[in-house]
Amino acid sequence: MALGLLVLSGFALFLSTWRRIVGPFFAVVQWTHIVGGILYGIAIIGWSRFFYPWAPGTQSRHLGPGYARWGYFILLVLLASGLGLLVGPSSTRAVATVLHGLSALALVVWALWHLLTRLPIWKKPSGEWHLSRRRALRWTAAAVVAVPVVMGLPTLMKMLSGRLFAEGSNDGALPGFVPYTVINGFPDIPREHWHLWVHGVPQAKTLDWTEYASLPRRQVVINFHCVTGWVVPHVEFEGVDLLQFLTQLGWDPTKKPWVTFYSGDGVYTDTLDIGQIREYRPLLADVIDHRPLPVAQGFPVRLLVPDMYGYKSVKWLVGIRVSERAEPGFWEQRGYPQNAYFGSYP
Ligand SMILES: Nc1nc2c(c(=O)[nH]1)N[C@H]1C(S)=C(S)[C@@H](COP(=O)(O)O)O[C@H]1N2
Ligand SMILES: [Mo]
Repeated sequence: MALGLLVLSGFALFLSTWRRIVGPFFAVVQWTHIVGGILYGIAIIGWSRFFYPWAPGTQSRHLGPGYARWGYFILLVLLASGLGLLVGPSSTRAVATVLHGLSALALVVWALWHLLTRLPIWKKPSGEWHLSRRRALRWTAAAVVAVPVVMGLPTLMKMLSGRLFAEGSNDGALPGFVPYTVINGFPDIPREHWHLWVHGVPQAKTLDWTEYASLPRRQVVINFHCVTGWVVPHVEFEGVDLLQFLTQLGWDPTKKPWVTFYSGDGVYTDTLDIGQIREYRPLLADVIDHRPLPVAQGFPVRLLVPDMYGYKSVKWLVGIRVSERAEPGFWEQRGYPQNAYFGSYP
């Protein structure tokens, strides 16, 4: 039961469709998941005999201890990575995010396997395989009911939350994100008025939305980390590959290895060199989780640098300059490292 809740709330935090639906409840779900996970961990470790019948050393009627050890092990990894995600430095969090997701997946697989092979659904306690007609019918009926219920759950939650809460908290950003800005408010640039200038390349030019939209596109799935500590796992961005785009305009990185990005807010900038661009393959992104970027998150186009902290990903992108020397970005002038790959900042 408790474990089911944890897995469900974990899904709600991880899957973009679910995240959007829990929208106004995001913080509640997050804290339920965290507090619940810790309590559950304590329960397992402290009172495993009472709360967790298949912990090592406990002889359950249906479950052998060797097999049980796996479940116990996975749960410990889940707990440890969850704690790492919560309190660790950002380098730990980057690793913990991946571990937490993988071990959650392992737990689901383990639990399903456990249900199928170990519980007295198909097997009698004596160990022999057994499936009476009545049991088979009952389980088929349960499956037939369960599938639409599980699939309909998000819609149901949406109906309920739509009634109780108005949309649009979090300044219109997707749940989990903190939409920073260094000016007063968010620039609201309609696509018809948006232009992207590119300077410093042989074929320097200014694109409008139509030209931009006709460029070849690519998708990336990343965990979005801010140096201040929040993470949104498993975010899908779509847009134009920066390296390919600049190469097409005749960029010669051996002569001009630096690229600086300018925001339409008039203040925010950031910079990358050719080594970073080759390694991280940044995107000029206009779609997040299959929708246009919200205004608060950089509409119509932002930069997205995978595996680097959020401050590298300039929002409301309007200009790109290629140059011989570095032009330190907004946060870099204020002490943050230029090379902001996960783990570079404590
Ligand atoms: N123009 C602009 N871009 C920006 C920022 C900003 O304040 N202004 N903040 C950066 C920081 S610190 C982070 S963590 C991310 C936040 O992205 P989000 O608004 O999608 O949450 O945007 C980055 N890009
Ligand atoms: Mo950030």
